[in-house]
Amino acid sequence: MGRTFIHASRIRQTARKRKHHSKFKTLINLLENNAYKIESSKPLHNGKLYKYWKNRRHLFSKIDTSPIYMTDELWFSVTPERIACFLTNFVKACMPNAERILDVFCGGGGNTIQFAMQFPYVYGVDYSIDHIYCTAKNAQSYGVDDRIWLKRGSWKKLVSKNKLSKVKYDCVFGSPPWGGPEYLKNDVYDLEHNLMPMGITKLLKSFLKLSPNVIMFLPRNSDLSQLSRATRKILGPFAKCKVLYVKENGYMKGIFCMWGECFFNYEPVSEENNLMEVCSENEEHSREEEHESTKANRDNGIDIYKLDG
Ligand code: MGP
Repeated sequence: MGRTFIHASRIRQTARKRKHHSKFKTLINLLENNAYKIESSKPLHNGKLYKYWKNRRHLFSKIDTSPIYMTDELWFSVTPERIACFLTNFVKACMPNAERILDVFCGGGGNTIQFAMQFPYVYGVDYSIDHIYCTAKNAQSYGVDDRIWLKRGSWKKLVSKNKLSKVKYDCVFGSPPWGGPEYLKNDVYDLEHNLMPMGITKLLKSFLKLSPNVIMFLPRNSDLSQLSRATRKILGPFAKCKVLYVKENGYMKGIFCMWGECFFNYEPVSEENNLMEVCSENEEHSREEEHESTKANRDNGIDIYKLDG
């Protein structure tokens, strides 16, 4: 992998070798101080993060038994383990021969680690060296660091400078920053203006440069018409995006948006994998109405499903 990616099992050695570079100096400090290690039994001081701390065992099931590392930002942005595990199983079922997965905003490694449970080469990118460090440490705790390669960098720059195009990825996944817990302040989340580091159209375009199979984890209140417009603008008037609404313990957590033939050819409707065709939670909302709204979205190139975990 040359100098492009750091192997997760060798971050200490790599940091020492390249210690003259400022980002590696920071990495050495983080490693030496065992920074961001969570004491699972100690509630966080930051009251805003308390609800995420209460939910900590859903984020990383090993949090009581193995060292887990998280920054403040990771508390609210890491994908809960069962959701990440579901996604990995889904991708594996759709692409049984896939080998290389890129996780564009790898954060604390919630998705990267689950991908590495099933795929031999998983690449994680993040703008923050602290997050890269957390992903590597958490991957070590899950015993999958030997399958993970990491890179720190701004997504905009990495894409514009073609820094990632040497590897042929079977699938590109990303759970981009949504702007923090305030993402719900408006009824509808504006995917062109609120998503970081760029709006949905540019982000999708940048992912598709690297693979025809793309998945994003986006807010549950995302504006589906923007999703539809972005899909058609980039992929043509008949292109489709598949949307899975994801629930955990009865609470809606977000949506998985998928582009690529392989995700459409796979139609899991059995209870076994917890994926069901969309149906309303509100019984007063008639099935017919719902059928109409689903149909309208299908006509816009959006296929909707509900995952109730
Ligand atoms: P949430 O909606 O903030 O919490 O995050 P919750 O527990 O559903 O709160 P409630 O107030 O709705 O009851 C739910 C999940 O969304 C998190 O676990 C993350 O997986 C994801 N998530 C939330 N935020 C704010 C972000 C974000 O900024 N970026 C990314 N990538 N994911 C996020």
